[in-house]
Amino acid sequence: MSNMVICSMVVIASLFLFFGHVHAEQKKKVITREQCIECVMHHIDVAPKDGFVTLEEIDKAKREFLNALERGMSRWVEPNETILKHCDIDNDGKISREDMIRSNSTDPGCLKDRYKMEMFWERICERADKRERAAASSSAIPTRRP
Ligand SMILES: [Ca+2]
Repeated sequence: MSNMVICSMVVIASLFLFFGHVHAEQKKKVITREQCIECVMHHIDVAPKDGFVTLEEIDKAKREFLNALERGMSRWVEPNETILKHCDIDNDGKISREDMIRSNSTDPGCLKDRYKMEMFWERICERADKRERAAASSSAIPTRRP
């Protein structure tokens, strides 16, 4: 094989690797803080759905969407009281959308850290969305009750 052929093969292989990498990067969605806040209000404010997230609702979300290992060992999963302390800006014991928006200017704030946001999105929001879609499609299939 001539050097020219080998050289073009190397170039082609590198291009594949490069575009493969770019493609993988594009597939990893960039999550915004706004999306995370929407997710909290949609999937965590559920019992009751009243515009406020309580300690009980945080606890319920953790039990529903995280496994025992994730609840116990993950650096990004903070104790419920810590979450409340960082997110409940007006100190009324529950977290509103407004609290989360305002906490953006506090430190450490609420869901501000990129790593925490991504983990939250991946481990809670995506799982919750998936469950919601599954529930919607199973309720669309008529079931015969005994
Ligand atoms: Ca609520």
